[in-house]
Amino acid sequence: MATKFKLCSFKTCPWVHRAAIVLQEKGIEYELEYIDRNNRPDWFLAISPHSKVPVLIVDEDRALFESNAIAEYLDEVTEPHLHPADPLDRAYNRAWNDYVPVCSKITHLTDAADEADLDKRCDEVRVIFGKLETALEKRGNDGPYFNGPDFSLTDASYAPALMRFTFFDRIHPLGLIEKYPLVEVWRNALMARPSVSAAVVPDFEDYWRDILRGKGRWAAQFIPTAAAAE
Ligand SMILES: N[C@@H](CCC(=O)N[C@@H](CS)C(=O)NCC(=O)O)C(=O)O
Repeated sequence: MATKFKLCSFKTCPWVHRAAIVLQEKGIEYELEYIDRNNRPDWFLAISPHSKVPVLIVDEDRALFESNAIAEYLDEVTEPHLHPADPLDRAYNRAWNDYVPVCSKITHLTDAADEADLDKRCDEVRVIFGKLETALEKRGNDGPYFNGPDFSLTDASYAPALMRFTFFDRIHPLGLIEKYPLVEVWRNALMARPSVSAAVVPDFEDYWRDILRGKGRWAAQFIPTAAAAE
């Protein structure tokens, strides 16, 4: 019997997004269970050691947490394998996957308190993009993905943050990613990848904007009103 997968999720979570991209890339059927962030059910708290999403429930029995562990597990048990076949390449990709948590600095641009705070946060993003640009320069091919023409777990790992950066850049152009041409091309390829958009709710950009507006963040002022958008 086929393995059953259920992914416990918040709608905007970039770490859930990472796991869902892997499920989508592999064409695995899965159920999504949205957890109420403000009222997490007991059954969820019992299986999520840090009370966080994502949690992947396998065959209604075992629960896996941490997006990287979930991605690695899915890649081991299902094809096509997204990690490179060569052990050294695979370890190199894992090393870059270990850097992904720093991407919270990208997704949290939305938390900027004011323009000065945003500038400071953008400096941190420049450091990240600079490192990624150097990694892409060393790739030795034209991409467009992290390793080249083949989509990998490393692409699934960075796509969520690069998508959210793009959403922010669309409401308040930062002139930042343009300074890192290889990162920009990579970002564009990830944004165009069907698995990346299929792994979030429909009209996700609108949803992302609604959340930003709802939280009353400073950056919400840049969201165009319906009239301005026409
Ligand atoms: N390192 C974890 C991070 C997961 C994480 O931080 N998830 C957030 C949602 S995006 C969460 O559940 N936070 C719990 C909270 O807000 O209390 C992973 O990669 O899965």
